[in-house]
Formats: sequence, structure tokens, C-alpha cells
Amino acid sequence: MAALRNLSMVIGAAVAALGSVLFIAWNRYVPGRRKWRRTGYELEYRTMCDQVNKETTHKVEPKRNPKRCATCDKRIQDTYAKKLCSDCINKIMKEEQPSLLTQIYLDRQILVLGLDGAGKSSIIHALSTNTTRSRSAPTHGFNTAQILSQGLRIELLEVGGSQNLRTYWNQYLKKAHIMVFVVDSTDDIRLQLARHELHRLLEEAPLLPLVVLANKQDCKSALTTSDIYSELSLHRLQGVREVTLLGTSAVYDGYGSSTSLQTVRSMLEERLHKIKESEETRNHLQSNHHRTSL
Ligand SMILES: Nc1nc2c(ncn2[C@@H]2O[C@H](COP(=O)(O)OP(=O)(O)OP(=O)(O)O)[C@@H](O)[C@H]2O)c(=O)[nH]1
Ligand SMILES: [Mg+2]
Repeated sequence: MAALRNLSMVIGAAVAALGSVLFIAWNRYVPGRRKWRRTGYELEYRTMCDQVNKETTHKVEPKRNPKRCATCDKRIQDTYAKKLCSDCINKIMKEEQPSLLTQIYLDRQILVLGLDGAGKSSIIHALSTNTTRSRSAPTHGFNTAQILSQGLRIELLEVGGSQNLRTYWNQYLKKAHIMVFVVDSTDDIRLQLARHELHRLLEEAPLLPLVVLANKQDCKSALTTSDIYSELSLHRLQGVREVTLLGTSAVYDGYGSSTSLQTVRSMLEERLHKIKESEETRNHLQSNHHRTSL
């Protein structure tokens, strides 16, 4: 009896040992089974499928970050720039824009410059649409609008006034027929800087007609046009070039004593027609001279 009990205990132990060996072998060698791994003090497990999934997800292309430059894929730091980073904007301004301008070259061009926040975009909007708007975003690069006037196509071209864009201003002088320089009449702290930038441009383009707009005349703190005349040292240009200085408001058109933007537009159109006429007369005289000398 005792021998029988011993035999059944031995058989039971052998079956248990065999079961354990089979369980371990099953987990180890059959794919898709859970695999045990010891990490630190905790036991963690994962299936072979988990591993396969992990490996394949590594190969999937990472999602494109929407705040990356469309051209060079660099991260965009500037929150205003939606598509291009500042380096690519600078590159376009430096290399591509002049050729772009020759492609879309219009009959006459008015170059609108001035420090950032002076009101260039607001004025261009008002001149080209005959409507004013109360808000405007800073120009990162350039901004254009077109006016048609008695057979003349006029392009209004603004190059942004922030410090990094001011270095490109002079590249645009050659194509311009008139320069409109916009000043924020309330920004007395930066008038000295505006004067410096204006005279730097005038030195490079001694023949370019100049129109200065003392903008934001609707503001109580605005300096008068005679203050702006002396702050910008416009007397230095007397007898050297034709200068027109007008007070404007781009948000309340024709406010108080300021000149209405409709009048500014008519004056600019008239000037450009005169320039065109004198160019035509000169060309006519030149071709006559050429014919008689043949
Ligand atoms: N009160 C008043 N605000 C103005 C006038 N003109 C423009 N502004 C405001 O001044 C701010 C700057 O105007 P913009 O037209 O963007 O100036 P900008 O010269 O184009 O500036 P950049 O593009 O950064 O070079 C905006 O909030 C305009 O609404 C004006 O005549 N009167
Ligand atoms: Mg602007």
C-alpha cells in the first residue's frame, strides 16, 4: 500500500515537471505567444506581435510639422510667418524678386517705403480700394496693389519697414517712378531714424520724385506737417528735387485738416501721366534725331 502511494507521488511529480517544461518551451519557441522579460524588479511581458508592430511603426514617415518652412523645412520661429522662414523670405527678396518684378513689370511703379507701423499697407489699401480699414498686419516681405488710370497701369509696391527688410529698400529704387515715404506722425521717438533712412535712399536715387505722407493725423498726439517738415530736414532738398509733403489718415479718410486719400491718389496719377508724357516726348525727339542723322 505504502509502495503504491510512493509510486503515485513520483508519477505526480514527474507529470508536474513535464508540464512545466512543456509550458516554458511553448512560450519560448512558438511565435505570437507572450514572452516574459525581467526588467528591474518588475516582470513585464509583450507578445511577438507587439514587437513586430513596434518595428513597423518605426518605418512609418513621421507626421509633417505644420510650423515648418515650405521651402527648406526649417522650424518657423516667427509666429506671423505662415509658410516661409525668415531666411527664405530674405532669399526671395534678394534673388528672386527683382526677376519677378521684370516679369510682371507694369507701366508705372510707385514705391511705398517707411518705417514699420507707419501705415504703408493701410495707405496702399485705401488708395487701391477707396475704402479704409482699422487694422493691418505687418508686412513680412512685400505687398502690391494695382491701379488703372486712363490707360496707365500703376503698381503700388510696399517693401516692409522692419529692420531686416530695410536693407533691401534700395534694390527697388531703380524701377520706381515715384517714391512715397510714409511717416508715423505720432512716433516722435523714431523720427530721427526715419530721417536717416529717407536721406540714405535719396542719396541713391537723386532724380526720383518724392512724396512724403505725414500719416496718422487723426491721432491727438500727431505732429503737424510743418513739424514733420523740419524733423525730416526736408529744407535740405529745396532746389534739389521736387518734394510734396501731405498730412494723411489711412483709417479716417480726410480727417480734420489732412488731405483725403482720394486727392493723394489723383495727385499721384497726374504726376505719373506727366512723367509718361515727358518720356514719350523725349523718345520722339530721340528717334527724330536718329532718323535725320542717318
Ligand atoms: N490711427 C491711425 N492708425 C493707423 C493709420 N494708418 C495705419 N494705422 C495703424 O497702424 C498700424 C500699422 O499700419 P500698417 O499699415 O500695417 O503699417 P506698415 O507701414 O505697413 O508697417 P509694416 O508693414 O510693418 O512695415 C495698424 O494697426 C494700422 O491700423 C492712421 O492713419 N491712423
Ligand atoms: Mg505693411
